[in-house]
Amino acid sequence: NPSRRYLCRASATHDEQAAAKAAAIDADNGAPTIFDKIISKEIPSTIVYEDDKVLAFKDVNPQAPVHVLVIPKFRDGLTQLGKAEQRHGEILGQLLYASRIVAEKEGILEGFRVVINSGPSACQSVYHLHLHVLGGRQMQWPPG
Ligand code: TR5
Repeated sequence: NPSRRYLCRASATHDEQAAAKAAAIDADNGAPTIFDKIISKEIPSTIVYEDDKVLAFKDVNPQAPVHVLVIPKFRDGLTQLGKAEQRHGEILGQLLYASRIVAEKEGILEGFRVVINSGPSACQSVYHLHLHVLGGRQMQWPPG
């Protein structure tokens, strides 16, 4: 979706952002995503951590020296954090703890950031819940 690229670019104008938001609104349609093929290993990825519930792999377009995605192997309705229900509490905790394991493995325990983009306004582009683990450089605050 090309207009979504405008939405999530820091330089996008207000009009570009509004148009892109409208175009992105039905992106969470429950269809399989690219992450299914990464989980099945049909598409190769650089795996940093894996257990029976969680997979962590390097982001193909890194925004920091360390940029790892942590995902549930079974999406189970978690296309985005905004769709989480009480029953997802256990996997959500496992994902957060796995992000700490990733930070340790990658040598960034001293300082790292965990980001979840939920929905179009937050620039989510893949509708399979994922945590971004970012580090290896000085982060800025607030994020864009
Ligand atoms: O924008 P959100 O928060 O949804 O984050 C999606 C992330 O998935 C982005 O940071 C992308 O760079 C990342 N991504 C997208 C693909 C991909 C990937 N990371 C690793 N491998 C990938 N493959 C093979 N294909 C992608 N389309």
